[in-house]
Amino acid sequence: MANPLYDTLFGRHAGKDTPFLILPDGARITHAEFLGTAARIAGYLTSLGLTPGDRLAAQVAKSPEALALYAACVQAGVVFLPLNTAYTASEVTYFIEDSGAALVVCDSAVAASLAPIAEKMGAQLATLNADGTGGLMDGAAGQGAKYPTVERNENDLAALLYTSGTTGRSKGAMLSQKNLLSNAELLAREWRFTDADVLLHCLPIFHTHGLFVATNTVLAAGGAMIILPKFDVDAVLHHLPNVTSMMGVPTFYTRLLDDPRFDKNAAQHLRLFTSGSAPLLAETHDRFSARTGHAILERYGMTETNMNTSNPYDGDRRAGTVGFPLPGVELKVTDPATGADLPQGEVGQLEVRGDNVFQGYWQMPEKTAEELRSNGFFITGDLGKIDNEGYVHIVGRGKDLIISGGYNIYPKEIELVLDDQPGVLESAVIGVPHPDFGETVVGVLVAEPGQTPDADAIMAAAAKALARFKHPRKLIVLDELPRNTMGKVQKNILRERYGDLFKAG
Ligand code: MLC
Ligand code: AMP
Repeated sequence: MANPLYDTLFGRHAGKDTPFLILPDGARITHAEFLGTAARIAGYLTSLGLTPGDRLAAQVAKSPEALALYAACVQAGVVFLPLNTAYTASEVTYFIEDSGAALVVCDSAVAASLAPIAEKMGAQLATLNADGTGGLMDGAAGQGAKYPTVERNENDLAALLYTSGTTGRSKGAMLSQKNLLSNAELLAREWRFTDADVLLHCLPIFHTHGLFVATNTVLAAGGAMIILPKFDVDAVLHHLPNVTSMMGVPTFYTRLLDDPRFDKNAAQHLRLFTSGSAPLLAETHDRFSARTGHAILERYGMTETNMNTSNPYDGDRRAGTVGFPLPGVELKVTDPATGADLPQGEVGQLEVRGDNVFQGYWQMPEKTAEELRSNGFFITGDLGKIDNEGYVHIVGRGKDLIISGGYNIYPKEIELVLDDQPGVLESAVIGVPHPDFGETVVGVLVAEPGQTPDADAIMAAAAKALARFKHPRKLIVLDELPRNTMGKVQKNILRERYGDLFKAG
């Protein structure tokens, strides 16, 4: 195939007049119409001088045009780099600089703040607004509805997704055509997606879950999806009767369960609910089954690997587990200190190998070598075990990571900002349980001797530097941080001490 990822996910549906995207108001965009828009955008990218392998950074709202931009990048061999719309200009600056993006696509509202950065980096800038207006689509309008798909092979880069690191410096996960295509076809098979499916898509499309697990899987099956701008209980309840499946993070499901209108009747039209990106509490799984008769299918994945494991479509979807390694994915539990395989049932670090595992971190060979072994196994940083029936359990994280409403938050990134504030000697950022987001961020500060940190000023500085979802929900000032004999901050003691801060009820 000339371009395996494009040909299989997109080109295969050429001429299809069946819907691919259904908007909240019921408007439909067929596969054929979608491919025409993507081809025009691909033509415009080429007219701007973008060539295969160039990176395109897109900080744009979820829209049919945003999805067509992704398809255009695949068709033109351009590496798609989606960015969280909540990122501040300073966060986006890093991604533009680190990736060497040739083109930045953003909302008109932020164009003024990003233009100087793009110019400094020698990148062009085009606008794309939530309603599909902007310079990108103006430029695409002048292009033909057919575009000569660029030759690509399975090992060519298709996407670059940044995932922060425990050091605070985000790493660009290099995802090849094979990484994405192998997982999309696998999930479509494992989860029984067909061209008769309509997925309710409420996830953002700048992360793996919404862009690859949801969109690529629907495309691999040739189905359709109702795309909501974001998760909203009322909108979900309105559209449930018209869909066959839904994918979400645990917060989606706890919010639905908090609404008495969400009952067996509301869920009766769907054949599948999947959950991932964060732990689904067994209690939530059980409540969901009792309320709707559906057993949520929990799966486990990462930006670096797409999906690694899944509970069975047919079989016992066991609460509190992430199911079995997917076909073609090898998963093992090893000793974090030595890397030696651990006996079945013992808790260790999870390592995975397969076509789904990324190519490494962009321009970070050392970091890549630390996490991607020469034998192809990727050290996930997650702690888990395999039980005597083969189910994988995730029991914790070896990495300093908070997951809030499905978003990854790396404490180091926030600690660097807090430590920089006047009156702050040092800080420790921890995640504590939160009834809605699963976990939320708490900042623990130690004041400079004789000084009192100004909490408002600190929060204002955090707001300037960091996306809203990363902001500490509470700041606590201590005389000193608990440390072990090695001098390492004992965050477990802090998590213990402040674990009840947001307890429900
Ligand atoms: C929004 N806010 C959050 C937040 N989302 N704060 C912390 N954590 C979050 N996840 C902010 C809002 O900006 C708002 O700030 C305030 O919190 C209250 O917002 P809300 O209205 O309650 O949030 P909402 O907009 O409804 O969003 C919550 C959510 C959203 C759960 C719907 O976070 C979401 O769609 N999460 C999905 C993330 C995702 O796609 N993860 C996949 C990663 S890929 P203010 O100032 O306005 O009050 C991956 C691999 C894999 O992990 O396995 O899939
Ligand atoms: P990301 O880097 O955004 O792709 O997040 C990946 C991380 O999310 C994984 O390393 C896990 O820590 C976590 N994760 C994803 N799915 C699950 C799940 N089903 N249960 C627990 N944690 C999960």
